[in-house]
Formats: sequence, structure tokens, C-alpha cells
Amino acid sequence: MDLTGKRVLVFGAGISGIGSAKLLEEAGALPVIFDGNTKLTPADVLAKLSAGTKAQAVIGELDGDLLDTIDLAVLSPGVPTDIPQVEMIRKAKIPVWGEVELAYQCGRGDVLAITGTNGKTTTTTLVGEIMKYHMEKGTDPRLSSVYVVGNIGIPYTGVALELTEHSAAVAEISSFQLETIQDFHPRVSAITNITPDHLNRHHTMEEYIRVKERICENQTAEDVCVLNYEDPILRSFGEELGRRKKETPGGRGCPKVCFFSSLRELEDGFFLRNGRILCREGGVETDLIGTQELRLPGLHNYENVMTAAAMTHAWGVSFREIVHVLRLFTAVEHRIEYVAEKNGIVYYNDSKGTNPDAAIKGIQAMDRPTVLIGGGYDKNSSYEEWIRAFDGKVRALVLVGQTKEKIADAARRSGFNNIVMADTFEEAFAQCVHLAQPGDAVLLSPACASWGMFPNYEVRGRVFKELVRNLPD
Ligand code: UMA
Repeated sequence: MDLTGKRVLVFGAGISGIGSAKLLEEAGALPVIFDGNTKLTPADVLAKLSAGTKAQAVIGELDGDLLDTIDLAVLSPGVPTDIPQVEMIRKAKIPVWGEVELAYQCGRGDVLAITGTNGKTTTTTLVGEIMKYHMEKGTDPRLSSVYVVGNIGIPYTGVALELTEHSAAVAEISSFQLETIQDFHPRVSAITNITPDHLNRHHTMEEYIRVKERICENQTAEDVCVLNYEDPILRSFGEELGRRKKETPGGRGCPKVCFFSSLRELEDGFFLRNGRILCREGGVETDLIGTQELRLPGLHNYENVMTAAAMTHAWGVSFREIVHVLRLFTAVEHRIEYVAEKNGIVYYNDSKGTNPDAAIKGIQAMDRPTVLIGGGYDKNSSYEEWIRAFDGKVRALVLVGQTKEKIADAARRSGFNNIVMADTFEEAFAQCVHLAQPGDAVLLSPACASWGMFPNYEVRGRVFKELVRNLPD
């Protein structure tokens, strides 16, 4: 779609909405930013755009007359696609794109896209580092710039117009973002794993899976989709892609599949053997690296490493370069991040543990008695499996936020009773300091989103780290 002169409704005035509005103006369109939050004013919103902007801002109610003037709507990821305002937009026959689709339509070059319930951020960061290292070598005419974008916190629209034929956009893509793609077509895609999350938004697990699998709906036989063989949903999806490819060779939605496994050797793909990561393709085996040489602990991280290696290898980076970056790469902020040791107690920030499955990885990584902070925004998750994963390691569970009663009930039902309730995050932290003994860990790995108490998990993690740093030595 030629955007010149088009009036485009940008739904949401967060970082995606502002990125979209700036991009649209540069592309010659007229953005009209709409946000339902009545605490905002049009002036606040417009102040985030460039001086002299011609954009408009509408706050509170979306009215039908405004829609009569609109050619396209761009939704921010946090806007559910089934709310009345979006239904009004669709009824008015206005095309709806997500922010990712807008960026894709305006960008050029290759996209390497990563989705999955957990491991997205680490994998995206690692893929970005490998691609940057490859670019800096300066020997590949296909690559002159690399951008890491998307759900990781950097709006894709913010870089779209800088992309050239020789760019790579490494994009972390959430299920929210996949709901509103249309032509988005990664050269290499990956789904790390799928376990229940965001069920309040997607309503059913089936719908959540369907949305995640959309990441490869525009890929063809020249493209590659990396999938986790040990995830039953993804294994059968990979097999389904193989069948589709036989039925419609060269068709859309039929990329080549590359599996990885942390539990068994594969005929073709990436796998672990005796503490080493290997790749086998066309009968040829390559030994990449020993897991002890990695600075990332835990089986889930080996899976992230295999995903990143498989993606960049599929794009055309040599194993030698991939392994060089793997040796140097360290953990991502907020993901089982060591903060400090104070009075013999070690503090870990796993604020990115925003769902039970991610939080299971957090508690599994602890090798000492742990005082655990849990609770936050209610995403309709169930917590029993997380509590079972405590495995005798949790000295006390300190609960805070909207889900605290629900988690406490689940814990008691599972026979875990050492629960402390807190009214504020600061109080929860103080309780942990009081309960932990020298030799223990205090772990923030809440199994819930931060919303309701914090704007996002990054702020929650930074507040936690600040509280730790303020403790006397
Ligand atoms: N809004 C409405 N009506 C609604 C919902 C929201 O008007 O029904 C408005 C809000 O008032 C607010 C704006 O929309 O002003 C916020 O938009 P947004 O929620 O899409 O937030 P952004 O700041 O644009 O950030 C989004 C992603 N947020 C969400 O998906 C909720 C960020 O992911 C992402 O980093 C960013 O775009 C850049 O791509 C965050 C996230 O929590 C980290 N993601 C979830 C996760 O990882 O689990 C999916």
C-alpha cells in the first residue's frame, strides 16, 4: 500500500504507537493517534513526536465520524483485537495492520524472527550478536547493517526506514504482534517452545498456538523455520509443515524445518551429546561447543543457544563465527540475573519470569535454599506445576499483587504452606531479607506479569536491583 497522503489511525500511544506515527509521517502519511487512556492528553502524546508534526491525537472515545476519514489502522501489540473499538474499525472496512506489519511493509532486507513462550529475549539477543559479529567481519556483501527489534523493547517501526537490501532485522515477535500480521515474511523463523501464557488475551490454548504458528505462514521452501523437537506441539507442527511441503511444493507456509533437541540425537538438526552441542545435516556431523564453555547456565539456555546457532547457520553464518560469539555471550538482564551478595545471601533478578513456565526455569537454576517472590498481574495461569518445581528448595514464598490469593490457594492445595503475604513490592522485599539466612538465595521470579504494580517487567527488575543495592553490606 502506498502510504503517501493516507490518513492512518494509530491505536495506542505507547512506544509502538509513537514509533508507528513517526514512521508514517516520514512515509508521507498523516497519523491520527488514538489512545483510550483518559489520563493522557493530546498534547502529551504529540510532544513525543518530532517538532512541527502534523499528526493528530484523540484520547478517550473513538467516534464513528473519525473512522469515515481513515484509510488504514495500525494496532499496538497491547490492544486486543476483539475489543469493541477494533470491531468498529473492522466494520468500517478499514484494513487493520499491527505495528510489526507496518514496519515490515516499509522495510527491506532479511528478517530473522523469533517467537515462543520463553527464551525469546535471550535467543533474539544472541542471534543479534552473531549477525553483528558476522557483519563486522566485513566479508559478506549481503550484510551491511543489523538491527535487533520488536517485543524486546525496541519498536520495529523505529528502524524500518533505515533498513536496506543488505540489512538484517532480528525481531523478537510476541503472540500479540503475530495476531495482526499480513505479509510479514521472515527469511528464518523460530518458535522456541509453547506453554500456556496470555490466555486472558487469546482465550484458549488452541488459539494461542495458532497465533504463534503464524510466524511462518508466509515462508516458502527457500526459508527456514527452527523448531523445538522436545515440545510436543512444535514437533507435530514441524511434521505438519513437512507434509504440507510435499502436497504443495513451493507453496506459502511451507518452509524447510530445522529441529533442535536437548534430550536426544536427531538425524538432522542440532542436539546435545555428552555435554556438547552438535549439528548433523545431510549425514555430516559438526561438533560446535561444550556446554561448559558457555556462560549461560541451564538446559533451557542450551536450547536458546541451539535455536540461535540453527537460525544464523540457516542464514549463512559459518560455525566458526557462531562459536566465537557463543563463547563470549553472557546472560540477559532480568533473566536469572545475579545481582549481589549481601550478608551471605545471594540475590537473583528473574523479573522476566512472567509466567509459570519461565518461573520454573528460574527456581530450577537455584542450587541453595531460596526465598522466592511471586505474584503480579492475573493472566489466567495455573500455578500448581510451578509450585511442584519448588522441589524442597523454597524456604518461603512471599506473595504480592493481584494473583497472591490465587497462588496461595494453589500452594496450599499442593502441600506448600510456608507463605507470607505482602501488600507492596517493597514490603515483599523486606520480608525476604528478614526470612533469608546466610547461604540462601532470594529470587524474584514471580510467574506473573508486572502490570498493575509496574509498567513492565524491566521496571520491576530494576526496582528489585535498586532495593538489593541499598541493603547494607
Ligand atoms: N491501549 C489502549 N486500549 C487498549 C490497550 C492499550 O488505548 O485496549 C493503549 C494504552 O493506554 C497505552 C498503549 O495502548 O497508552 C500501550 O500500547 P502497548 O500495550 O502495545 O505498549 P507499547 O509501549 O507500545 O509496548 C509494546 C509491547 N507491549 C505489549 O505487548 C503489552 C512491548 O512488549 C514491546 O516491547 C513494545 O511494544 C515494542 O515492540 C512488552 C510486553 O510485555 C515488553 N510484551 C508481552 C510479553 O513479553 O509477555 C507480550
